[in-house]
Amino acid sequence: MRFLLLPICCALLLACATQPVGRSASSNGTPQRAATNPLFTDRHTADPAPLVVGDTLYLYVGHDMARGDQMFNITEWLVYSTTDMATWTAHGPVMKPTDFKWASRDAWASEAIEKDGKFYFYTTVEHDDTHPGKAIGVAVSDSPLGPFVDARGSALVSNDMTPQGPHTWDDIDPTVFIDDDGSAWLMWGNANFYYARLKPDMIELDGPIMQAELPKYEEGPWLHKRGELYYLTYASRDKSVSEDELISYATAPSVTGPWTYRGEISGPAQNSFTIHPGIVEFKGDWYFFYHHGGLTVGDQGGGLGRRAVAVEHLYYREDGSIVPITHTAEGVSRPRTR
Ligand code: FUB
Repeated sequence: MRFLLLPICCALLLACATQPVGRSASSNGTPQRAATNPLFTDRHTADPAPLVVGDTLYLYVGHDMARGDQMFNITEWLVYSTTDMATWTAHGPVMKPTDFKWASRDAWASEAIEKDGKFYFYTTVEHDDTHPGKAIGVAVSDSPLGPFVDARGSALVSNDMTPQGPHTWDDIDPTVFIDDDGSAWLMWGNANFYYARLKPDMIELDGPIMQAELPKYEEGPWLHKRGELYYLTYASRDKSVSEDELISYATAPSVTGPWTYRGEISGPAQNSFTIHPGIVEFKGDWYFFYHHGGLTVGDQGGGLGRRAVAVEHLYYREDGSIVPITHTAEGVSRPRTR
């Protein structure tokens, strides 16, 4: 009997590790076409970072675990996948901060990219006392599903590399981009917006850390290209008006600028002063991912440290500008209007 039970238990465990999730799927375990917001309702998730590989969209998120008035307690990064923007599969954790031996905590915002069949995961963590402050690590995997392992054994960017920063958490929120000429770029920053070229190995900076000025820049940069235009989307804030972040963007004719401010594309998140953009083209359509603080899971209400990722259609006008986005409960289950 024991020999019969063992394979059955193993099969059940495997099925649980990769079960489809989503509003309707979580209630009966059957994947259904239901892409309403927020996307995942069985746990709190933040800082969505989409990556398209072939016919699949992978979404990396931080797992928000704050309790009570804790600001953030983000213990691991999770990945989800979809092939149709309607049915999502949870694949569980891809990494945790302490998988970087030099880091102590805080699975803050991340982004992954593919190069030459390998997947590089750039992410924010708290460095240990040898380089106090937030830092950016890079990890690598043969699969977008991970697991990811530290690619360097040290931080790619640590707080002491940006002494001009106004505080110890200015080195957060990496966005990574490979240009048409093959050059790779890392951009990041809180309060200050930093960027640097990456070496072809993707795990070393190639030259100095540079800085650009962007109106009301706060954090969460996301770089993408459409046609000939480079888009830099970011969380912006004008504290004389509100503590809440909005999403603004700038465009440029090259990856290094000069950046022209193009305005705001999203208002603040419900019940969370942070909002964080992730933009991607998937199967010919464009999507805007973000998070808000409106989801209750069990006895844990939503809020600053208990966020929930969501997605909306994104549309461009003929002049390349982005049509301002409204946050909806229907999300991309609404038909596209353009
Ligand atoms: O999730 C922790 C931090 O909150 C991120 O790094 C910021 O972008 C903000 O979303």
